[in-house]
Amino acid sequence: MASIRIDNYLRDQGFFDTMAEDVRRGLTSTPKMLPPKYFYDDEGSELFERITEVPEYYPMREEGKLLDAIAPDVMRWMRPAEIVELGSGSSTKTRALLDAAVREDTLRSYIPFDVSESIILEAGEVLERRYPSLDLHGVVGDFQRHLDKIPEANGRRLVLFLGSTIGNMFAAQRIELLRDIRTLLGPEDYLLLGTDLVKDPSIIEPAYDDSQGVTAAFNKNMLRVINNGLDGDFDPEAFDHEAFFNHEEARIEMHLRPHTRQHVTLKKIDLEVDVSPTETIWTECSHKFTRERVSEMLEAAGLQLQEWHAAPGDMFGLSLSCAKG
Ligand code: AVJ
Repeated sequence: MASIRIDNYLRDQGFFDTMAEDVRRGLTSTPKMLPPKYFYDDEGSELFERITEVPEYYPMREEGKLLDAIAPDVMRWMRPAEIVELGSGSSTKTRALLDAAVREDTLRSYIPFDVSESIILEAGEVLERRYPSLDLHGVVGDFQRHLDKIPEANGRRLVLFLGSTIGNMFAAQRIELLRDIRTLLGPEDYLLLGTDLVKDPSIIEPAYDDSQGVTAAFNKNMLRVINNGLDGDFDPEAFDHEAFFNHEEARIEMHLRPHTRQHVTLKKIDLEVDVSPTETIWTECSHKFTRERVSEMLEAAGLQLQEWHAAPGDMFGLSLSCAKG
């Protein structure tokens, strides 16, 4: 039985250097902000998996149902030889696509790409057993820096970018990333992109502030990640989790607000910061889209929308696109 092979590009000095730079810039700016990629150490990736199980967090469930519904048809006409998944996490939802593609007998390899090695290894154990004939090749990296490490395509490629992870970026970064993704696509290849859709805030807000406090723990965990990386002394429990829908920008924002003034030292980068209860550290935005917005964003990156699938009630959207000639 083939076992998963993993290339890790985050083990080097590079990761420390990027974190040092991101955190220095983020904590000395107004408002203070930290990039959401620092949620996902091993613990954070586990917490995110737990978020997907709380009743209020609808995006994963809606996307999963939609994938189950479209996978057989899409795989029947597309017949990909290779599936690359950016931000693959546990690869749970992906199984619907892998099952359908394996049934068509065209799929040879699956390339999960994630920031967490442990989550790829865990996913790998399940995938090895379920798909003994597939070549499994994991890449541990940051998709804003390491897309060029993805091995050359071997036959028709389908790139997956699910979970509305693209919503965690600002408009300019989204276009930049989609342009990079476009370079991964040959003339016969496709991108399947998952995007959460604009809907009533009474549905969206609880998804980012669940009653069990899993999202709050996930948010505060970022301060632990920063402490570990930069030898810092953030007290995560001195902060409150805040999440609200920003109508103007059509996004959820997550913040951390201290209950009392915090003086924080990050030894490895020789940085001291004060955080007052009248301000927050902004840790995430999760943009919500419409079909038109998705189509425009794809166009701006040289991609063309081919198929649009929305869950009932426009709860979630999946778009299939390809590179424009
Ligand atoms: C699925 C990673 C995009 O924005 O919904 C979940 C992460 N943040 N709860 C999202 C997240 C808070 C998330 N992504």
